[in-house]
Amino acid sequence: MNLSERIVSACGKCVADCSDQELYEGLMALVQEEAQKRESAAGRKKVYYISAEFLIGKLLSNNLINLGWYDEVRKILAAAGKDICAVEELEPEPSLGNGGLGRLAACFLDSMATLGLNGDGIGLNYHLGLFKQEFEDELQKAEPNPWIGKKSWLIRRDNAYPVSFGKLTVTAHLYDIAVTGYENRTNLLHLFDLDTVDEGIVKNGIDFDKTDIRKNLTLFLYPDDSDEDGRKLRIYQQYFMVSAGAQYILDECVSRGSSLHDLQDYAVIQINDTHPSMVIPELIRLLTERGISFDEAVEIVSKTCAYTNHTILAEALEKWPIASLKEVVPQLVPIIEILDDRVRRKFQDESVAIIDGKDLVHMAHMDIHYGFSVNGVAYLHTEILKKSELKNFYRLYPEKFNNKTNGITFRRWLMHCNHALADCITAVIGDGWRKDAMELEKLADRADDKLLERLLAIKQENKAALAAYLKETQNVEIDENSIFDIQIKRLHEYKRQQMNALYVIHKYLEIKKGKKPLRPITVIFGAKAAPAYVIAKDIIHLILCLQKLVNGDPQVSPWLKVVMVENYNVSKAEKLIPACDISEQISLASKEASGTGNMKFMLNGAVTLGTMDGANVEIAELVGKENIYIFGESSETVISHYEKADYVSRKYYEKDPDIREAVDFIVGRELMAIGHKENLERLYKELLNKDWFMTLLDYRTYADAREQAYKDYENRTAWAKKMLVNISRAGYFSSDRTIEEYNRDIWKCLS
Ligand code: 26V
Repeated sequence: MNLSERIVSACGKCVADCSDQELYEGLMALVQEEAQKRESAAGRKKVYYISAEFLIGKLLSNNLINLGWYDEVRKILAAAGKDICAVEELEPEPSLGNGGLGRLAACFLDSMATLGLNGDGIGLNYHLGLFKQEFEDELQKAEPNPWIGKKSWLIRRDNAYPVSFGKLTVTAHLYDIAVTGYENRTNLLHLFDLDTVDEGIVKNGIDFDKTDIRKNLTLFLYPDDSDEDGRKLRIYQQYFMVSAGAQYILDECVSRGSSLHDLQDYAVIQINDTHPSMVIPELIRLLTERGISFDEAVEIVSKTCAYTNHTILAEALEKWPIASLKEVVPQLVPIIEILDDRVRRKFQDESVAIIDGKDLVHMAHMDIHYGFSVNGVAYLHTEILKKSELKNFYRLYPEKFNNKTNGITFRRWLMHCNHALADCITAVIGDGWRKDAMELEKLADRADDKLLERLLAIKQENKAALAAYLKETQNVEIDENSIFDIQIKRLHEYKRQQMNALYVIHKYLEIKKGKKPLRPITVIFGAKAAPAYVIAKDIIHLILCLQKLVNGDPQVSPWLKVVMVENYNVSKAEKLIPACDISEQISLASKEASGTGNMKFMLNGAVTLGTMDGANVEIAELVGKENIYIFGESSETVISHYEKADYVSRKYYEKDPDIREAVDFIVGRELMAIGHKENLERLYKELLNKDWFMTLLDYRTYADAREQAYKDYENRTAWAKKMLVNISRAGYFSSDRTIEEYNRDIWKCLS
């Protein structure tokens, strides 16, 4: 059967007679059937990438691209009067991640399958993804975000594993999602679930009874852990994942010939941040249950597990009270105590202990002592881990530390989201870049006027498409000839959306005073705030108030627009990134471990405005200083301010009249008339009296760099050259490169 016949057979009728929903379900079934044919096992050793989050996004188009079917399917549908985009829109997005960490895991799965690596993902099947964000009264409202319909990508398997929480034992059931590689094999994402979960217990937005484990265990992806019950539920979730995962791994290795004494020859377990760290004591427990001595079990596990650190923020490094672990996973506590005891005897250094003086279990410490590799996710981040955050560990185990700069899959973040640019690149340098991203460098030699004009034209088309989408979905009108300046990422003070907002205020005031910009500017934000993160929600409130004020002011709005995109998620990112002119990557230096949005924007021809933080440092090195706008204090200076505790935001407020004017505006008449006094005043005071992430420190150089970028934008040819350099140098950030490095240095699997 040819593809057209297979589609008809999968849908049960001819394409023209199908509704878009029927087409979606038929295509999904067909993809699943084909993916299964491409499942394969190669080599003895297998990677198990274990992660509490896999932010996979919609799967249909991506799978069609990877199977090499996309264009043909699009044509077959079009010939029957159907639009593949309309079919894509129907797919519910599985938001099984909070942000970069989860999206990275999804990109890695794509690259492992593409490179033909024997490697599966292990995680949880959350019934409700990250909350759906709605705006009401200029405030964020959180609503449940279901994604599992009658037909979904999940394949239920027969595997079932008992998982015990003290007296309560539950059964973990396995679901798989096929992960197709680009013109290669299929791997699997294993997601564990509980049959008794009850979506009916959710009420008032996203509230639910946090104590009823049988009903809530895999109900929600955790957006925060601000209250005690929530924190305990996270421990339940994490143990459920690692216990079922570890049982799955051991069974599979045995079935492939392992005696378990040689587990490290069959399995390597990559621990994605500390959420799966309990896999270490759990594996030790399971191995001893299967007849291996405790000492040998520790040795085997230490050769099998590797840990990736994704943040240096102290509040994000997990530390569980031993009392909570005793309650939830009593069987692990004696094991953790022995592991801690051994560390204490060996090193006699309180700072590297697993259980601290306050009876908190430092999950990262356990990973470092009892794993064989520790990696950071960008050059600067790994250096900071070695030199400051984890320096006492680096001294003990220098050989364990290594850097793996993050990457993104070009299948989703160029081939799928920006067809026009992908086709243009192929027309100029051929198809090789799709498998070897470094070939994008060939573009640099082809920077003739025709190519530069084409790049500008594609950007223009993408901006027009985004403008139409925003008009349709949020009823805001933006000028497609304006500069699209975009900041999309989780809302966090260290990412400094508030600094961007201060600049918007400054521009608003300038325009009010009669100073018009060279060209209209559209400032676009997209961000969810953890529902318990008060200041983050205040920042969203400020942005929404600014949106109302600026866009509603007839004197200003022809020159400046503010758009806060509702419910920012992977699908929205796919629409926003190809349309971006200026990519805002403005975290306080040292705080953003890597960032991956920065890479997606660059690949799509946006120019970065950013600090020397995370992977921005590597972007700057690759594109050169004429093709990026860098501002702000260095990570060394910032770290020294923290050490000396000598940063005083008020000093900057008093010194710089622009800063003073913008900060005061937050509680001025105009915004107070739109927003809530409580939120605006709290944010104002925070900036003035604390400003923990040093917004005002960098504001001046930020505003200056931004002005320079806007000025340079006017020389369209020079700007197009910057775009081209960014695209041509993005090859390094392919997750295929990252995964090759993980495999070369850590996993050592055959492909
Ligand atoms: C977690 C939490 C938990 C509660 C309190 C506040 C807070 C703040 C940050 C986090 C981040 C956890 C780890 C994480 O998502 N890291 C991100 O990992 C990406 C992939 O490596 C990387 O690109 C981002 O820079 C890094 O923030």
